[in-house]
Amino acid sequence: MGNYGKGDTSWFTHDRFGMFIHWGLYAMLGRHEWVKQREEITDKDYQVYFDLFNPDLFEPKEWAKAAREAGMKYFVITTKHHEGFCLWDSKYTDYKATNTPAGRDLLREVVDAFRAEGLRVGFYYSLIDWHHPDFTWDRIHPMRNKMKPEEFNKGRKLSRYAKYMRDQVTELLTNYGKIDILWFDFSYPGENGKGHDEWESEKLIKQVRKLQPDIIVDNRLDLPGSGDIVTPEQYTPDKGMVDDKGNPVVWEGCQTLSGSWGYHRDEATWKSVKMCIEMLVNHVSRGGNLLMNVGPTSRGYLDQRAKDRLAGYAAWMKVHSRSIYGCGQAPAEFPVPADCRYTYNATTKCLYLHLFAWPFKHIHLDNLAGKVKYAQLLADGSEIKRREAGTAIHAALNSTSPGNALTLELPVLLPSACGDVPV
Ligand code: H79
Repeated sequence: MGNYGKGDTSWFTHDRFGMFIHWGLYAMLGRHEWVKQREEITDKDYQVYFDLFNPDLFEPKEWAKAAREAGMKYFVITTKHHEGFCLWDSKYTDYKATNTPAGRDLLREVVDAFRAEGLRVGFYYSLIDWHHPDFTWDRIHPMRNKMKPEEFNKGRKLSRYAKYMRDQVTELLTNYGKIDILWFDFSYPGENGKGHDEWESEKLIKQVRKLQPDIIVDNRLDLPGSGDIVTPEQYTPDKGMVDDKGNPVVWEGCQTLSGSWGYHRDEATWKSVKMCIEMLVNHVSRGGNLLMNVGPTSRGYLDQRAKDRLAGYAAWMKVHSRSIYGCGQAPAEFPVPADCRYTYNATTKCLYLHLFAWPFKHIHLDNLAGKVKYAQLLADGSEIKRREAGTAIHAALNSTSPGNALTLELPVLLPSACGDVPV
């Protein structure tokens, strides 16, 4: 395993919650960001979206405000997705926002808006590029069934594309100030695939670390040792993630609100606010981060369905955020009851119990007898009465969940806590 340096993940494992943004020409088709590949659309037929891309209602300040209010502390935006379209004014391509009716560097406005709201900045950069003239045929290419490799690859030279990536990444890591995360996507090595040899991953990661030594890089370059974070996609691990030797790793699950990453008009699989909140708790309770995605419309605003979910996060986080920030897995000595999750702040020594199903009247918490100094419902700060029963405590709850809190919790303070209330 090569030594390619390491980014700074200390803020990352504290902050826990970020916003993924998928925005590109595919928002105009409104039926998944892989539409060019899925429907095998030629460059010629895809051109109309470039010619007409006009986000006249582009409101990055609103995106940033919604993210901050939802409790998100960082964001990661697709500077370029697999379709190859660049949101910034890259000097290495004409296939960029500047040359569409938008007529300007949209990335810069997004970065400025999110920084103004106090969020850290992450760039997603697609390794795959279905538009670049040197990107060769492979098994997932839009033209995989329409053209023979020999025919498609005529005049193409992948090493020139690898250089293009290094040049573009250099632009991104030079012209936009401090960048906190770089999210490459993705490798599919093997027959008719692409991996570290094709991307020239080693050169790429060295360039990245040279330009921004603290930057967090994901693990998708097909180069062991090059990544800072493990990135399960639309999959929630059911326990903390570990490496080959069983040591915990820093991980971040990325998830969608509706199934698609890019704006999808007709998708009917939107998660409820309750599911979204439980997803966040699930990630943190297993020691991970959640990068929750939004896909703005082609006109540049977040549609109501996305806004509703973000507002749901905002309402919940307003009173529950201290059970998320600075928290991770609880010590194994505390078995968690059914339909519940624990998160734990090792600094304040506060244990947070998240109730996914309201258990009525009492809940029994094993192995906490003699260890709980105080307990309260975090939603409203009201005391939870409790009594000891053997090694367990029995905590008294109301027969229904109070207020409109969707996931309720009670912080349980261990004797060694620094204060009577969690901070
Ligand atoms: O940007 C979002 C997605 O568009 C992108 N990553 C997130 C963050 C992504 N989508 N799918 N994948 C990454 C994994 C690829 C899965 C598959 Fe396939 C592509 C399944 C079928 C086609 C690769 C090629 C695996 C089998 C064939």
